[in-house]
Amino acid sequence: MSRSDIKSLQLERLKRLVKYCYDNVPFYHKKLNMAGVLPEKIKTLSDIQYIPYTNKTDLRDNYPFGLFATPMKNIARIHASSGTTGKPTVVGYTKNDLENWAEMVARITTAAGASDETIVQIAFGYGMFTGALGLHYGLEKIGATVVPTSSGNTEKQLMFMRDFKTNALVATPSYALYMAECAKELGYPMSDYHLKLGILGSEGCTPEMRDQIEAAWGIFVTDNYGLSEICGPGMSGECHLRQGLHINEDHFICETIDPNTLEVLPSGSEGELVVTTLTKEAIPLLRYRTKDLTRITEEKCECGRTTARMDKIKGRSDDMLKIRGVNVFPSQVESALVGMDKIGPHYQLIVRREGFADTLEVKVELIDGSVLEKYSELEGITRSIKSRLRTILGLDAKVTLAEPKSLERFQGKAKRVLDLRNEK
Ligand code: DLL
Repeated sequence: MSRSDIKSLQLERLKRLVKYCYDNVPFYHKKLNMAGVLPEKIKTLSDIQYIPYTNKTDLRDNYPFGLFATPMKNIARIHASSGTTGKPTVVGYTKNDLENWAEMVARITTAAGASDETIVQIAFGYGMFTGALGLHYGLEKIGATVVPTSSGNTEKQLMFMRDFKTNALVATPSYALYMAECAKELGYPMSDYHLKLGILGSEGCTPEMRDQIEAAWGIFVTDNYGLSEICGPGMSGECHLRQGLHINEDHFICETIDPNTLEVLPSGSEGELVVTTLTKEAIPLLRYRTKDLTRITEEKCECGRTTARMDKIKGRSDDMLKIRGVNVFPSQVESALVGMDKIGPHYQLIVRREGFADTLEVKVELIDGSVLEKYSELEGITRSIKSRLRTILGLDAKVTLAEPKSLERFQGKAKRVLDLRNEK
């Protein structure tokens, strides 16, 4: 579609959506009334700016089904967020929503290089998490052979991978990395594995980390983004050119805003991603604040697709660490560390408050444990990591070199930051 055709489709769907929310979700009826935005007020796409934002707390406050726009008899599936604190956010799908979702995932996985020749192992946890079932149905739709192993039980996963000649893997980047490590330990030659494609996502992965995963498996990796509130995976993903994640714009309007002033930013500026679902029937959301930081461009991709693309997520506005006044995103540390000589791609950040000052400790694993006995080499590695961190972050960090395989490994989303500042 041309950009103008996409925009007119979005406008037509936005008008319908606002009326649908106003008529069917008491929460939105009240909210739109209070903001003085009756459905008739939406005449152009930029009129979206009059609609108030929706936050995660709105979903929590209306737990479990308060934001659903349709009676339970029309709800075909329920998922919930993977959040560890507070009530989970619960989302529902009508049959149509499930059909659209599978279509969106089918598009994105096709753009990544999957096809009916693909034998794909899904190593996301099956269950309330949207990742596994979302990719499952999208990949089935394109005729791929789906192997629903779920996450965990890594040795068995690897056996299936060898025996089934699995050629694509769906997982979080951290689990893909851990699986490669286990594969090496098991001792089968890597030529026993036939993986070619990694459809990874659900957490951040810098290009540096991606290089490590690609090298460990000998595969090509694409990044995939989404969040349960919006549908799960399938919202956006990279094509084979990896110049940003293509957004399924016939189903979503994406904006970026300044998270402090809440002002809408011009296309191409980095800010918090705000998403409006255009076609969801079960739980439509108006201007949902994702807290994820990115940039959107409307330039046509060289692959020929005309959809807008978003940058890889830089971090979450609530993930940003403020250390002695300096803003630090874990992704910056990952970019700085991963790929450096003699250290592995596993790391942990520990933030403490000592007296009145915050300190950052960066723990990294050595590739070769015997270095721990060579004082001068150890000193040299520590010094070069410190100086790299200082250049990139503008901050002095304590660097601790750890034994190989001593840091925690993850089967789902990695948790690499330990913020101890509020602990007694
Ligand atoms: O993680 C949905 C998903 C599953 C996406 C599988 C892609 C693949 P939630 O568990 O609700 O949903 O977590 C959503 O995870 O707001 C981001 O902060 C983060 N996230 C998801 N994908 C990426 C990504 C799924 N590609 C939250 N890069 C989001 C960076 C990501 N962060």
